[in-house]
Amino acid sequence: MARRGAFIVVEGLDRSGKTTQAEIMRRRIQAGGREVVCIKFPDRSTPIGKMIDSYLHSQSDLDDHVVHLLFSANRWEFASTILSYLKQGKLVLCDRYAFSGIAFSVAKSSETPISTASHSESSLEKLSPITLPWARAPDSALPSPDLTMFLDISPEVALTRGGYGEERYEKADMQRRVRNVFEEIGRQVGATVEEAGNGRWVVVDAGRDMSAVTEEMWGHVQPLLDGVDSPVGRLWE
Ligand code: Z5A
Ligand code: MG
Repeated sequence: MARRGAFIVVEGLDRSGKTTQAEIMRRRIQAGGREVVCIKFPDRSTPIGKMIDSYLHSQSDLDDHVVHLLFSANRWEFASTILSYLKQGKLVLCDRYAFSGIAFSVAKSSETPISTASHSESSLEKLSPITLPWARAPDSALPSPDLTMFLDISPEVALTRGGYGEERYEKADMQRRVRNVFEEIGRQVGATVEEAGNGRWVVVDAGRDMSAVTEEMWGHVQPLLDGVDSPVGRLWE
């Protein structure tokens, strides 16, 4: 039976070079005569994506739980498309995925320590913070990547790449918290790889020059170019 395509995710902090490297990978894969499809989350083209875009540009305000579910719904909008590309033997290269969803929502939720909140804010009536298990739930059973490359960079080095832009989460302090949650996610994916089929999680030092990062990533991608025999896994299952 023909092999299915591999599902490869590029994750990382802001300015770590995800989009740049995904584009370099796409060109290399195509130059080798293989079919590759690039996907990026959030996909801002759908009605849900437009709501996310408006939120990221601070043009609308939404409860953190709602935003989290919108990001997840945006991925579910493309889940069957991803499966169909993989079935056709195409390699799917994805710029951010569910791991970003978890990392940003959990990091944001830890922004205001309970001890510094005012009495009324810390009352029982306040919605509970977003925990890692809660954040994982809406994405569970999504197509699981065969490989996730986490581009790691310190917020200090990221700042030297043009500084942070105008969007909501583009602040050094938030990026630091996001990095910590990503580390925890990496441990969880690593720990569950055997029983849960979450694929491999590799950390790539993205603070180096572009070609060094490309070569390391290429070393991880190459073994998957000829496709995969096993069925597509389901995230966190
Ligand atoms: N978000 C969320 O909360 N929940 C979710 O479920 C998802 C996302 C999926 C928008 O995402 C926000 O949504 C994001 C997470 C949140 N918020 N933040 N922060 P996005 O993907 O649209 O945002 P992002 O803006 O991708 O990050 P980015 O700035 O596009 O970063 P990048 O793609 O990693 O970097 P890049 O564009 O490839 O490179 C940035 C610059 O650095 C550029 O000038 C490059 O030429 C340069 N560069 C790249 N690599 C190097 C090296 N190695 N050396 C020197 N310079 C370099
Ligand atoms: Mg990008």
